[in-house]
Amino acid sequence: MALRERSALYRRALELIPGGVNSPVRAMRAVGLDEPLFVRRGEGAYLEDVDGERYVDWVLSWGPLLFGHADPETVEAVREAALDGTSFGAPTEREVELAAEIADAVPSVEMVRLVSSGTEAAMSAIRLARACTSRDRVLKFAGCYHGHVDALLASAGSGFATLGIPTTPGVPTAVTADTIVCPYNDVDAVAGAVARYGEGLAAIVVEPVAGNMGVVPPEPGFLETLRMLCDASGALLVFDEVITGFRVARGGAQERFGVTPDLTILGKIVGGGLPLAAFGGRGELMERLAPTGAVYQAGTLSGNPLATAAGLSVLRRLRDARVYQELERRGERLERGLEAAAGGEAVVQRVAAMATLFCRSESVRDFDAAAASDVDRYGALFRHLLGRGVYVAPSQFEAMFVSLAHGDAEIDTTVDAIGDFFSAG
Ligand code: KE4
Repeated sequence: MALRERSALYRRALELIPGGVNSPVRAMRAVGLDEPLFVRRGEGAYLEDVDGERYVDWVLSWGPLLFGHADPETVEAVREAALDGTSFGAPTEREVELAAEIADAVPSVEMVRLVSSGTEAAMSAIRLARACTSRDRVLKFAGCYHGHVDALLASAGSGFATLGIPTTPGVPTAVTADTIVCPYNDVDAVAGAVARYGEGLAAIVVEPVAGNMGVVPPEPGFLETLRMLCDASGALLVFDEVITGFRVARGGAQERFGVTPDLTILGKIVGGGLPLAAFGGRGELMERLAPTGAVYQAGTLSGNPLATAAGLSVLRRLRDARVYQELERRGERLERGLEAAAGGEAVVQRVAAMATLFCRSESVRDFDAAAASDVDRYGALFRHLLGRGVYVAPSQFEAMFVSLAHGDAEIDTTVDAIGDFFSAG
């Protein structure tokens, strides 16, 4: 059998790039592939790999592409911008325009700083929160991911609301010693942690809809309780809306659920698929950043002209409310179809245009419940779907990202393929 292009590329990649990939989840090991897909191109809701196989793509680069791959308006905006130069390291009009779009859309944002990745935005937001409160401790939730920020690569120690221990070598224990980890949706654990550590608490950081343990919605009162506990303790509430921003509503989860954080982290959609992320909040907080304030934060490619062009091309179209009506309609169709296809063999959890099918029978409210899913069965489902021309996240602990490029045909093809998997037993 001819050595597939994918295999040849992977062999070369393994010699040059750790694991052959530039981000671990792309290795697709969690779903039992011995070599990952190598993508040649994308178009709308479809991905084509180097072997000419075509898939309905529910990963969509992990969320940025609300209008699908190679969206003509985004491509044209980037092409035009590139003709005038790709990077200046000096202020440009598009950065001001994009900041205005973000401030107009996101309730908590009066001022915003653009950066190049969600990790960078999260790292900077934590530094700012610590500076603004003159406190060091940060509280996060098990199963929430905020990029590979040292202080946030912490898992819970034994018991609830414990001081974090590093989840990876290379992070000094001293760095996570100030990180408290609580179970998601557990208001008692958070209240207990704030009672115990509140004096020194700089921030509570949360994915307002969890997307990194699979999709786990906030239970009624959870976000409101975090807001109240921050107000009571003087800590800042930080929403990591890298996934939910511009996805679950134009104003993100803070608009959808009516809880306004002090700082917001954005990424993915805000950059239209190019390397751009952001963090923002009230002016009094953001002006503590250099050069107006003493909190240092910087970036060579921050506000890059191509990325701001892509971001503006997307965000300007999100002012049309029909976008979110359509995303909701398609998300609902997908959810109904998945539930029917799974026939009680799996749990489907969705918020707007993000959904996860958990291979387990009970609903998921926190990471322990997510982790109890049958990941081997999910791997079998992934491989079955790949064979049927459907590419879902190569991990149980991620989301299906609905876009305006996913039409009823793509949804129904996916539902049929999933139905065949579960009916085969
Ligand atoms: P980046 O540094 O990868 O741009 O963003 C980190 C980040 C921060 N916050 C949230 C809520 C995120 O979901 C992410 C990154 N998301 C993962 C997938 N869920 C990116 C995929 C990958 O790591 O390759």
